[in-house]
Amino acid sequence: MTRLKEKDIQKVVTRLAQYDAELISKTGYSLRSIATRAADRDLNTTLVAQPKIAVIPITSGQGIIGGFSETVAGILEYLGFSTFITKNYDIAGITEAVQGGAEVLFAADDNKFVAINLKTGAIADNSKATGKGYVTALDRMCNGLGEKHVLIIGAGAVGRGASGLIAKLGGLVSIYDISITASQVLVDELRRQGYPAKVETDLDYALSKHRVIVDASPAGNIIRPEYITEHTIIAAPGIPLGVPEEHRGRILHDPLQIGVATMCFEVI
Ligand code: 2YJ
Repeated sequence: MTRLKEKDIQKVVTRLAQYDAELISKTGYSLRSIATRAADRDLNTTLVAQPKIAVIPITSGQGIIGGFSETVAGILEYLGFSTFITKNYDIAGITEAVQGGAEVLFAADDNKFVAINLKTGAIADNSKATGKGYVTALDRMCNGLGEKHVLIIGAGAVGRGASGLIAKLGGLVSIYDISITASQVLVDELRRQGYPAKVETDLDYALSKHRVIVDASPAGNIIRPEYITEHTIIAAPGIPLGVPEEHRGRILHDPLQIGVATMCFEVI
């Protein structure tokens, strides 16, 4: 799983309005609207929900990422939620959050990033939420994923979250992963649910055949520029992309915004 770096997120908060405007121009929908749809929630319900949210910095593993908690809190504030970052870390932070009246907690270590609603017990996982949020946006960028051939690169948690929703929206899913077994497991799971799905074993061949791509792999720059044409639409959660400026309008790529927003609406 990719660990975010301070430089990946340092400008996120100050540029949220600009980010949202770009998202609207790409998809026709705002961050709030995409995240509410991805979380299968009613927009009006999310407009009146006012839970107090706490973000807890976590020191385990590789420790605190400079600006991480601030960025998560900034995105939640932008969406209209009253949010505070605990001064204490880890368990002391959880204690402080609960004593401070938080109803929803956000916290991440190196392997897992979750939102937990203390009242309802609802839990959102960042990888799954990110997969769903990106697919919801991708669906709008393609004028509907129905009958579209979609290549998912990476059969990890984000790829899994993405594949289920693409299939549900009528997209025809192909999976490429460096582990053919991982691709096969996911394809079998989709087929068991009655969806058509297939394994791709040659990434170059798969890229040459697909115009709609979800890059859910932890490796950067996996899609070589020669495969990006004026017809290609790419959703690339959190992955560094060396994509020429002229193609950016059809590429969706952010380090945290869609995932955090979707997690929030999943638990409220
Ligand atoms: O609290 C902190 O500052 C750190 N413990 C944050 C760690 C953030 N975690 C990651 O970047 C992991 N790769 C997990 C992210 C899940 C992405 N789906």
